[in-house]
Amino acid sequence: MKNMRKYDVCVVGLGYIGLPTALLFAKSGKKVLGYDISADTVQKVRNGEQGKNEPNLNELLKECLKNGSLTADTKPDFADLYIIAVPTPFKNDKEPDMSYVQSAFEAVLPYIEKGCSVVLESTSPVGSTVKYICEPLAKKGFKPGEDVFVAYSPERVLPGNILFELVHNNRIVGGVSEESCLRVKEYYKLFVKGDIEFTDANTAEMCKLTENAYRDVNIAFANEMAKMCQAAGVNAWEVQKLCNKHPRVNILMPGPGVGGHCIAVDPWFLVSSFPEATRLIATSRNVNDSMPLFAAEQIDKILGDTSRKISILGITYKPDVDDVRESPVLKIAEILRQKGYEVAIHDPLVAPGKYANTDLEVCLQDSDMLVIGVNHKAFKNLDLQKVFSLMRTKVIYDTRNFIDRTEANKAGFAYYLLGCGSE
Ligand code: SAJ
Repeated sequence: MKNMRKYDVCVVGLGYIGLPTALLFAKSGKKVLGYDISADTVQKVRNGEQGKNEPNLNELLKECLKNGSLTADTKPDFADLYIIAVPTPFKNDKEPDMSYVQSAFEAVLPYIEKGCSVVLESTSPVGSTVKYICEPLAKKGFKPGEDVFVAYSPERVLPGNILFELVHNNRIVGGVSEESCLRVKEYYKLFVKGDIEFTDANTAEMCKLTENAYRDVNIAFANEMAKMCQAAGVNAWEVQKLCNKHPRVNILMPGPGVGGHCIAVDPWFLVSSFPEATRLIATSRNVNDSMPLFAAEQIDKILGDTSRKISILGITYKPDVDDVRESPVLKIAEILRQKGYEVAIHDPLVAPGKYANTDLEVCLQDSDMLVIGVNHKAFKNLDLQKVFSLMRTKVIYDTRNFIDRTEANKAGFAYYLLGCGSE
């Protein structure tokens, strides 16, 4: 018998994962409710304005609003499947803040009936699905895994390529019962083209945290190598390139540090849960967190005069996204300002006004150093001659190995590279 619930899917949290997930369910023919406590977010979704810098997201949003497959609201409603995709930041003491998950589930609990499924997608410490989903369900008299189906299924998508990766990446479904895995897979199968692997909820939670910690540790290795190379007077980028010719070596890219709300945050969940067993993970976090100061000190050493003006191009946490959360480049700007430097910022992907973001010419005018903070594609056609004509002192400091040294020298610049011992 077909049930009479109002929606097929209710996605809780219309952020960078929730919205695209809701849209893919809507596109696959489901009737979807996107529920968010923020009236502003809901209004932006209704206006078709959310997610402008994520490829194809806005087009799909407009299509789903037009055909009525997606509704956005600040109230939940009855649905067959609930997907929880709310933030799990950390608190000041680096302990995970699960209050959004807790309150999101409390809000939908009154709508849950026998036969419904609930999936937690937010990155969470091991044991969270049981603690924050199954226990409240059991308190209400349900049998999680038997009459309400529950799973943890982490998102694994790369900001900047979310819609593609949501469809093509492999997915883990960590059910609290076999039936939970099977039910939840039926939904994801509607749009996921990658493999869907079954496991239990705790294992799935551990996988998500381990994946991001793995990347953080590997980036820390690259950053440590950059520090050594700089001290040794050799070029870390050359070392990285040549080492990676070895069939079993694959060193990641050094840089100004690790930002974003995932890799810069998630490893602390493991450190907080397993303090004795996470020395490498904790050290790696600290190595990556030390990079903004490392870069800022090098900049200060090169300029040696805090009355100078510094122009930073790119302020987001990585190229071609509009997200500045935990951005290491913002930290560099902050350290330099604290030292007394005038710091101007230009980032075409970030709203003007925020973080004193100016247009390119204003940013470069009478500047004493151009810092490449983020290697956005938009900077590919940077006209070095024009940059030269605007600046007062012709110095480049590149944190991403973005500008070709020979080109920079040809244009008359002194060129410095993070992780490279000499000019
Ligand atoms: N970075 C480097 N060197 C590198 C690669 C990255 O310094 O070689 C820096 C970037 O500049 C950025 C940070 O690391 O500041 C993180 O960027 P990222 O592209 O590595 O990852 P995120 O945070 O955008 O997305 C990660 C992904 N996790 C993994 O690759 C294991 C993504 O698949 C996850 O879904 C996402 O976290 C998440 O939501 O958890």
